[in-house]
Amino acid sequence: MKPGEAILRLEYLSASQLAELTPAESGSVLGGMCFSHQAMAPSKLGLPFLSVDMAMPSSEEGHCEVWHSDEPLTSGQLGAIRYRQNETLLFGCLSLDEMAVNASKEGHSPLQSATETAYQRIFALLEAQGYTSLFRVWNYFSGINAESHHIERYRQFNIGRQEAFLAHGRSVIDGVPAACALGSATGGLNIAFLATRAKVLGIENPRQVSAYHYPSQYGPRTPTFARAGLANLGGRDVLFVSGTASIVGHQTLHHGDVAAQTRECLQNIAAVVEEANRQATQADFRLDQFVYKVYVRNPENLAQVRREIADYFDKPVSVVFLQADICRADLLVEIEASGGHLTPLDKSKPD
Ligand code: 3EB
Repeated sequence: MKPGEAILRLEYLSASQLAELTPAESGSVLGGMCFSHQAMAPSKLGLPFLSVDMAMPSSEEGHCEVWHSDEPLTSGQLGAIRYRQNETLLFGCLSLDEMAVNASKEGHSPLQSATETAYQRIFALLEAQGYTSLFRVWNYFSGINAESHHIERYRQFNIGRQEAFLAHGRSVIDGVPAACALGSATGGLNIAFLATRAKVLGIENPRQVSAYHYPSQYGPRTPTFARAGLANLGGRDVLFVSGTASIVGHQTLHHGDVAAQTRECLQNIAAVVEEANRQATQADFRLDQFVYKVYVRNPENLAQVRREIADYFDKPVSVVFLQADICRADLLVEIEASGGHLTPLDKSKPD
């Protein structure tokens, strides 16, 4: 690898910057996600980009989260899944119209069926291509807190997700991916994922009950994700911290207080990163070198959330803000993070 290159590298672009990438610049693109409100899907032919309808809480154009890998890449498609892969990594994405997925089994909501179908297809692809570990999954669908079929849609999603893990003989505890699940403004089920042939270590948060052990008051099936995932990619330890909310134990803290919820999220992230540093062989992850994505339920809370984050760090960090519904009605903010891969912050300094 040359300086500035890596097995995994992240940049944020606007939709127009993404559209203007030269072939040389886009050659290393694995894929990514474009967040914008009721805008067109980016037409980067052959590249797996997930288009997610989310408003910006301020007057920004939108954000494309672009993942690169500086090892030769090839593209593929399997049914609805578009993907790019190399020796180490596979990034894929799919969008399913939940109404078009046949809810064949009695009592299954369309979203539950679509979720089960989506994850089954992802596992079939990974098994066929020999990617042993699902490292990180991003889940987006509309109306996450809405109720239908007598149950909240996030809970329908959790049933479908867990069913797919079980159908593929996978543990719903060991080896589960880091993840997030957020409400988009419109749209069906949108999923992006990063898988690897490297070994992935799931990290849990000592301050939180593991999501896969949540009590049944949060739904009939537990959420199938780890608090963080750690893998060594080409000699670098990379950490994905799942969507992290103001939850301690299994309970939501600070109802109605967005500033306190933001501080609790940051404390939770600090705790899981500390745990990752304990378990990692080489890594010494530093919170101020991470890249953050912040989902704010109410746009009018943006200034407060921004202030809490700025106050937490003693220097500027890389943060993107999006407006999204969070998977519990009482949660006002959720923060995800990643580190160890190259980031926009590294651009100026030598590798
Ligand atoms: C939580 O801790 C908050 O269902 O994939 C965070 C990260 C949350 C991932 C998921 C949900 C998910 O329970 C919600």
